[in-house]
Amino acid sequence: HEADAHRTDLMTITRHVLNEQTKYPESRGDFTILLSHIVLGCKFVCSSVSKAGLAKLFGLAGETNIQGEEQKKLDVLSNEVFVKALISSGRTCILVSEEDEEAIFVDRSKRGRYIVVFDPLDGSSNIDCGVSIGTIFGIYLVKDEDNPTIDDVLQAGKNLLAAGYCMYGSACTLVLSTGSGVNGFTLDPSLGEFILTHPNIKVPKKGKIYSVNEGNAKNWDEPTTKFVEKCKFPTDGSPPRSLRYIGSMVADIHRTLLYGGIFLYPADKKSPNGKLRLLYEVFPMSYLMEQAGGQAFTGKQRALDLVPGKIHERSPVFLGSYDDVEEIKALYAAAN
Ligand code: P6P
Repeated sequence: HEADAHRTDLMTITRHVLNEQTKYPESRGDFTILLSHIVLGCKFVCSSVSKAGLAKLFGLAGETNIQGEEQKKLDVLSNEVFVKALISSGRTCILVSEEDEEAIFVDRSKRGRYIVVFDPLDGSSNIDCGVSIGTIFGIYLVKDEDNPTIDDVLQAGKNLLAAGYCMYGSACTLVLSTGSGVNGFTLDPSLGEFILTHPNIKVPKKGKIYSVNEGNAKNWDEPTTKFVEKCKFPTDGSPPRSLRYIGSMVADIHRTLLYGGIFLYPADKKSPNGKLRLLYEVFPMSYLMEQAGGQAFTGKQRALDLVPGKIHERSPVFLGSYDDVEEIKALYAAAN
């Protein structure tokens, strides 16, 4: 029966990536091995986040435990797990993590061709109130494997080979693109496997939702102010749009990808480059949005065309349904 297909024809994330990699005859399985280590990290974080509440109850993660030792905060723990898993894969040469000030250059003995930029636990301030949080990652190829340099990390977002996020919410959902569309996988705890549940995700061309922190409205520039005004008081007879803002990027992007709409984190007078980090928040989410048929804009240009100057650089971002982003692009074009 069709319904049972997934029970017998298990399309796990590993099998799915292997299928996709067959398109690259020269691939030696390295990417699949790298991805399996990212998946391992996500499984660990999923299990730790789901226990965080209990751990807090028993004074474990993030608190001083009964031995009076300061337990590692979950984002620090997650970062250590991802760094160790990525290095042990033997397929990486440079790692950039939101948690580490400097890029990590992998020892020659464990060096591979891939660069991974990641936020191990984005939105972690939301753990204690049970809001969904997530891991965000992007994968680049090094230019010269024998001589990896910081310039290998400061590549335009359009050079990404792959990007994805894992959302730790009501379910553990991993959304991934390796350059030919976007697919969503849900962790089946009974198997410990991510199973394909959202094949070929396409973001609706136009949305009915806008997602922004209205608390920053005092500091917005003219185009953003006008766009949000249009969402609330449409002048073309269309109904006002709904505001949905979770304040955890992975959750807000996941909803935008599936339901459509536009997510905005604009620049403002206080922070001229906005708040979100270019390498491991804006680029991966922009890559996914484009792969799903949407688009991502910085207020000046296509987000993926940006070339970072520093690894923790910030950028404003407007991303989501193609037509919705076109609207805000027109407002910025008219203002310049
Ligand atoms: P604000 C979480 O701290 C985060 O980095 C993203 O996950 C989220 O989209 C954003 O910041 C929320 O920022 O200023 O609206 O609280």
